[in-house]
Amino acid sequence: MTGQFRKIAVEEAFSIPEIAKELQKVARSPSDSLDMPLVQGIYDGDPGYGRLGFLDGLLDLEERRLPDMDKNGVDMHLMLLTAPGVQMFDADTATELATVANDRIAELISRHPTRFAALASFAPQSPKRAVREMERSIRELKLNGFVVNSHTHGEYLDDQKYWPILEAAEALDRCIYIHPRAPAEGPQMFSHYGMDSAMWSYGMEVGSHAVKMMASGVFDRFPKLKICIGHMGEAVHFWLWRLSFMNKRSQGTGRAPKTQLTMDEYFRRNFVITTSGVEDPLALEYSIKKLGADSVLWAIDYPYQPTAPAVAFMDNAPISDADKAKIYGKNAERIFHIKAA
Ligand code: 1WB
Ligand code: MN
Repeated sequence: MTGQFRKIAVEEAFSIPEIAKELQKVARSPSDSLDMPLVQGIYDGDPGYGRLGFLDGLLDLEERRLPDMDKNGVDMHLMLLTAPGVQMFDADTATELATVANDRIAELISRHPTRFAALASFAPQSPKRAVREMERSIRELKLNGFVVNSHTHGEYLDDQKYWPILEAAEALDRCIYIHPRAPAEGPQMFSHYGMDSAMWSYGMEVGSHAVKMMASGVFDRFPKLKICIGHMGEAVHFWLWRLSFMNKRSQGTGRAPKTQLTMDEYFRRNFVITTSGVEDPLALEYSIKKLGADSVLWAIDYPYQPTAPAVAFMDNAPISDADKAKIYGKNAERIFHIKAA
């Protein structure tokens, strides 16, 4: 540990050359997916994203990353396969590449066990094989949880075909991090002024994913399932009062299934949030007051966001040292089963 608080950043992105190559093929195929500007930009050299040089930062696991962590006093990156992960591929390609990514990241952890932990990828396209990979990645590779880059071919985790995945995560006692990609629907609305990007559509996508899961009643079936969402909870907890009110109305008119708990209660019981990419002290204060300091985790969103301001944001946050210790690292140890330092 390098400072007063152990700093575990929990939404730190990587890729591997095999997946970058496959995404370059996606970039060169005709598609009306709203992910195309990003995929073309990062994986096929479009100046929009390519200029920012994200690919180098994503593929680099140690050479630039470790010095960046050291310089800023960051103890650990919880690594996750960057969006869209394997979720734009066919089922066989996706299943194979998730396995390769998990093996690769487990190997990195074995070389730097105090500096890295990781969320396992799997291919929702093939739920049965996904469950096997989930079990392997926790039991054999000792990874720390799971990442799903939101929708898969326009389908969301409330869909019954994905229930085996939710069941496995609950049984393995590992959190699923729902990370953004561009929305499957509503592309017209989002196709202007870069609104398809992390600026706006990503939060809408994951926020809607979370609301869809809560309204579907899926947490009655999997009451111990934990979901993590980034970018200061994608603002979902700002809406809890209205979500609960309106969902009750929808239940009354038969537009939504009856559920055991309110939306507010599901969010508090089944979700944790991270600060990734939102360095706003007021939003942090609201999150702690609304959800409690046990439900907020710190993240940088490397390499998409710079490390130094993310550290300065937390260092300067007007909160107690006890809360800071939780948000900087202790909650990550608990939620992602990371050994205490
Ligand atoms: C950006 C941010 C791009 C994220 C991403 O591509 C992801 C961006 C997958 O800042 O342009 C992210 O994870 O927040
Ligand atoms: Mn991210």
